[in-house]
This record gives sequence, structure tokens and C-alpha cells, in this order.
Amino acid sequence: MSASRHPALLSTDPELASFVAAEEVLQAQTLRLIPSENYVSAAVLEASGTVLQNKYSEGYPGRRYYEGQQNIDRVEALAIERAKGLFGVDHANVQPYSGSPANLAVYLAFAKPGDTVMGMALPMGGHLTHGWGVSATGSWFRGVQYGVRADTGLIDYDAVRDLALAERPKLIFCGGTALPRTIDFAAFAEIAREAGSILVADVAHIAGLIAGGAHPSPADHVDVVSTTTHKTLRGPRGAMLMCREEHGKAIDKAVFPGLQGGPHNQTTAGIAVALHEAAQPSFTAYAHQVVANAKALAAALLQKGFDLVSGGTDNHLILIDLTGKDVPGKIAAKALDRAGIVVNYNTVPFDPRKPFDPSGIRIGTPSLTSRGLSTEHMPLVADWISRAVDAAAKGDEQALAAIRAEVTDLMAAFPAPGLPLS
Ligand code: DSN
Repeated sequence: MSASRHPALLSTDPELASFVAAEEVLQAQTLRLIPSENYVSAAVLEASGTVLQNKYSEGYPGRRYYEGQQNIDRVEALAIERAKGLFGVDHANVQPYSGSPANLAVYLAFAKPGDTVMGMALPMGGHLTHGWGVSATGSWFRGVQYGVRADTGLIDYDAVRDLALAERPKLIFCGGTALPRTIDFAAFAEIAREAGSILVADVAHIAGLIAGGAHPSPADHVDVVSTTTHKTLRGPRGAMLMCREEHGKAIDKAVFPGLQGGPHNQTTAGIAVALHEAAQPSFTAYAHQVVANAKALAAALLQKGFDLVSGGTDNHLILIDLTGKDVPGKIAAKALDRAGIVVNYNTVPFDPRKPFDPSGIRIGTPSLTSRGLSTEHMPLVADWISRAVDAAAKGDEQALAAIRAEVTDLMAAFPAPGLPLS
């Protein structure tokens, strides 16, 4: 139905065009709750699909290894200036291909293989690239990991300090992928100063909240800010590294030529547009609405008897511990998917189950907020989740189909940005 939006694609490769069209329908009809996903605007979508991708541009604006950079330099310089302005940093590199390469560049800039690095353990809510064992960062470096307290689900900053002072890591990462609470960047900064470590804030999940003033900024506290551009920031799939001037050269050298070749110029253009959008008052309202929706959803889930890690949320993300529900995370996630509600299964802190079959599900409000849902809709969303989890326990496919029909109905009234077919 939407293939006519891509007439050349439809004519050249109808099979592929049909997959894209099906994905457009899926994204329009479902309630997407994966907290690291979003809907980009039509403008970001257009910028990301331009002829800029025909160009090789190894190097940086004004110092490239290829000619014909008149326009590419302007695009990248604009993205850099917008990133610096929006996040209040001295230096920005907009070339990392995504979050993991961005973090690898940080290692390359500041550490040597075998050095000790410190981050939050993956099952506690960290990220693979924060020194976790199965990642290159955990095998080329000596990763030591902190977590959250079993009784509160919150980061224990005294334990972080003890570990940092005992290990004196070269790098400390703060931030993660399943942290429902505000990160105290000032507390991390004090610890990093005491331990003599470079402090990296990986704000991939919360970059849009920071840009919109709905989460404190790390800019004045940390050495490097690493972020993807496609989560709450609502840009294309890419990443940025931002830092104080003193680290700018090391970061740039690590990204190129240290780790990457030519930047993806079409992505840089999309990032520039997303940063422009994020600087508007409407984005500030969006970021605050994301948090308000998440708090309202958490409250409604608690009322339904769900156990939430840390008891709720301060940001866009909610981690549901299903241990008490007799339905493990994967079964619940797959049942919710059949009900038109897209989440991901996730470990919870101290999870007795394995990562591929864990106890939790992770949800968030960036996407539904982009579609215009507000706090008044959150009790209904919680009710759908509750009914779907109950249906999963009973194997009641009819109930899941009924929820799916209700979800499709509601989503039709809230057109998805960039997808006129809703
Ligand atoms: N894959 C991202 C997420 O879903 O949080 C982290 O890299």
C-alpha cells in the first residue's frame, strides 16, 4: 500500500519494496515500546536518503583525503556546530557509525590493550562495550564492573567509589541500556577524579532527554560524552562523541584514521536535521512528555501488580521484573508482540535466568510519545500489557488477538511521524 512512496524501488526491486512497505505498516499499526527505538521525522528520513551517500570524505571538514567536498564539508560542519550548541560542549565528532564504534574509539583514544576499564555490568543495565566479557572491550581490556543494590535497584555510588579506588581504571563508563533512574554525573565525576580515571558518559538512551532538559546534562562533569543519535534524540542510526577541547584531537584521531574510514555523509545530514529539530521548543515539550508518560505508565503498571526494577522510573525506560508472574521475559515479549505491542525481553539485576531467556521485559515511551499519546493513555497501555501477560500464562491466543485489534484501532488515530499511511 505504501510502496508508491518509493516508486523507483518498487519498479527495480518489487520484492525488497514489499518488505519495506510491510515494515511501514507494522510500524504504523503497532504500539512500539522498545525504549531504544523511535520514529524519525519525514525530514530526517529524507536527509538520510540523499545523494550525499555517493561521496567519500575521509578526514574532517577542511582536511579531507578526497576532492569535491564543497557541500559535504558544509553538512558536517553544520552537524558539528549544532551538536556543540545543543549539548554545550567544546568539541563534537559526528562520524562514528554507531554507539559501539563510538565507544571503541574512546578506548583507542585513552587506553591500551590490557588496561583496566570500569563500567556497569551488562545484566545490571550496562552495555556490552563498557568492558563486558563477551565484547572486544572485555577481552582486549580488563573489565571491572559495578552494579545496582539488590534492595533498591539503584546504583550504589559508595560501592562504585570503592571499586574505582581499588582498581584505578583508565576509563570509567557511566550510563547504560536498562537504567530507569537519573544518573548522577557529578557523583561519577568526583569518583573518577579521585581514581585518576577518564570519565565517559554513554548517554545513548537519554540524549534526547538531555537535549530537551528532561535529564541533567553530563557536559560539565565528564571527559567524554558518547551517544547514539537514533534513540530519544530521534535522529538516524549513527553516533557522536563530544568532549572538552583538550580531548578533541585524541577523539578525532581515534575515530579517523584510528577506527573508521569514510563517514556516512547521508547519516551526518540526518543527524544535522535531528539536532536542528531537537533545538526547537517542541522537542523540549516532547522530552518532558516522554518522561511524564513513562512515570504515568510505571504508576499504572504498579497498580496492576507489576514489579518494577527500582520501583519506577525517572526517565523514558521501565524494566519489568516478571519473576512473580510465572511468565518469563521471552514468553511475555513474544506474546506481547502477537498482541501488537513490541517490547524486548531483558535481564533484570541479579537475574537467576540466562540472558537469552531472562526474567524481565524492558519498555519505554519515546515512540508512543512521538505519536502523540499522553499520560491519559497510559492506564490503557498498562491494561493491555497486563492482559497480554495473563494471556501468555494461559496460552490464550484469542485474548492476544483481541488486544491487537484494540491496539491497531488506537494507533490509527495517532499517525506515526514519517509514515503517512497510519
Ligand atoms: N541496542 C541498544 C539498546 O537497545 O539499548 C543498546 O546498544
